[in-house]
Amino acid sequence: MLVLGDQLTTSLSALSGLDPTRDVVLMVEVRAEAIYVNKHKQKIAFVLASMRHFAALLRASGLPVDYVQFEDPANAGDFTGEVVRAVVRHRPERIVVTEPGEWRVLEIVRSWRELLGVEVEMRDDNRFLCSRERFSRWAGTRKGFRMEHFYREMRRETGLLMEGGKPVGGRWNFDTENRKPLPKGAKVPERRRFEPDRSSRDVLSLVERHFPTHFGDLEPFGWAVTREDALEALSHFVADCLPNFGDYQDAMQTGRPFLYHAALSPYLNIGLLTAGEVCDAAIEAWRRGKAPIEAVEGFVRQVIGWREYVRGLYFHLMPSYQDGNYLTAHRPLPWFYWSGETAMHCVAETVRNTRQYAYAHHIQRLMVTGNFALLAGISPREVEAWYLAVYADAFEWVELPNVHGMALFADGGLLASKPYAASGAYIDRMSDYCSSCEYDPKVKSGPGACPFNFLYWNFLIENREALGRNPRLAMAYRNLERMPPGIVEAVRREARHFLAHIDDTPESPRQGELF
Ligand code: FAD
Ligand code: DLZ
Ligand code: SF4
Repeated sequence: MLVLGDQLTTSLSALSGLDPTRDVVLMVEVRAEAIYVNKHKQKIAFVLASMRHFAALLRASGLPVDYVQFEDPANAGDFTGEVVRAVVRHRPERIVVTEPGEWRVLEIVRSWRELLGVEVEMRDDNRFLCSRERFSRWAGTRKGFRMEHFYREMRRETGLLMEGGKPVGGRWNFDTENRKPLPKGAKVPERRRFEPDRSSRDVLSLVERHFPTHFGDLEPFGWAVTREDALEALSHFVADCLPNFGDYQDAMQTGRPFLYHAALSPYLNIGLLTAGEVCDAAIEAWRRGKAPIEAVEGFVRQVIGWREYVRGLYFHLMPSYQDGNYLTAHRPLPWFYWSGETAMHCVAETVRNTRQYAYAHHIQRLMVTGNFALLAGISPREVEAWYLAVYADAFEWVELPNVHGMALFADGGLLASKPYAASGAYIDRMSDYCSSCEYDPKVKSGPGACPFNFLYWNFLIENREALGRNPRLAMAYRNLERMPPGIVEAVRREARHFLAHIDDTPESPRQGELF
């Protein structure tokens, strides 16, 4: 039985029916999984430390685990090389594995039967509430894949927040109540962080030795790497953050990347927590009167709605999904996505949070770095590689639809009915960023103009053919028509100039000279 680094769940399908007198669990630490994109140091440490603790848990429950360490001199460095070595060691009749979450790895596993002459049994990933087959049945007959329709089916099927076949509170969705900026002086809770133990310290120094040039700060490292600690992180979220989660879900604040968000996605995505149990914990808080329905419904929607939906969509549409480039965006990723050195305070702050924690919350990812990449016409492939590299929760099944579909509209609207394009006014309304920025969100063009403003109008102009007939953009295009020609010309000129000099910073080395 092969267990991958994001499959650390004792009830995993690959582990079911395991006979400890005959079977062996194989886990392998391999370099290839850290370097196929420039993975954040904390992400590498998070996965390896969690793998080591999970192996110890399996061993303690009496299961035989063959664990290949990163620094084993014979380590082949990738999944196939390690499976070849394990086949020589164990001479198995078959290899059992739960389907990998990335298409890239799925293809690797598919190649093993022919390569090794050993039967490979790939089992469904039972940690998702909606199987791939169930999603395809839902998606099969549709032209557009709207999350809200999918979400209602999931609510009905799971019975979560349902009473007598109807949604509790009389509504499916309380999103309209969930878009408030953070009030001045709001007390944001300190986040619970977890001190690395001896085993995790070994991993931290391993990462420092082998990946010194990778993106991101390695320390302070505060992620939970055991199920026990992940459960504690869940309790902390439910008690201290969930009551305000709904209200301030879209808010952004300098120095406060987590606000009231769960910060549970890394644990969910590697299997330390399950979708069912985090929803149950939130719903229990609502039943006990500790959290309002607006917050709890909002949270459950993210988990059984968005999370299951993007995973279903990924497997339904891959491998061709990643090839789309609906808005023909080809600009290289600016260097400041890595360095954070830009005068745009919102971008600098989001990159700083990302570098420090391997985390930024949804609106930072969507409306700051995602929105900028959309407006500036950055190549989807380059943006996707960045997102896949820099976040602790990034695995392609969840990263790709969110970046390619939601943030960049590169799929032409399969996932979102319109691009999430916004000018500086949105960022100003939802954050305190603009007050410490050298640009002014109220100025469209000329001295001090916020780049999000002229890039926004330039984006609409440049993509008129692709987007001009989108009914959800009708108002934006009407506003554009009303704009005096002089301003339109100034906006275009400014955008052209800005984009031509986007990487003109003293510190803009290119790839190869990383960090
Ligand atoms: P919360 O805001 O507290 O939400 C609770 C949970 O809901 C999350 O833990 C997550 O499991 C789930 N969730 C919420 N929104 C989404 C969503 N859009 N898609 C899937 N699950 C969701 N999420 C990842 O897990 N990995 C990624 O690589 C990733 N890349 C993203 C890239 C972009 C451009 C965007 C816009 C979103 C991305 N997301 C990704 C979705 C979302 O931003 C993160 O799940 C969320 O920020 C994780 O932080 P949290 O646990 O505090 O989430
Ligand atoms: C992310 C990651 C890293 C950095 N290292 C390993 C590893 O050494 N061994 C392993 O089994 N998995 C690792 N992973 C997680 C894999 O990238 C993940 O399992 C695949 O992308 C499939 O989703
Ligand atoms: Fe970002 Fe513009 Fe606000 Fe500066 S003024 S923080 S660039 S939105």
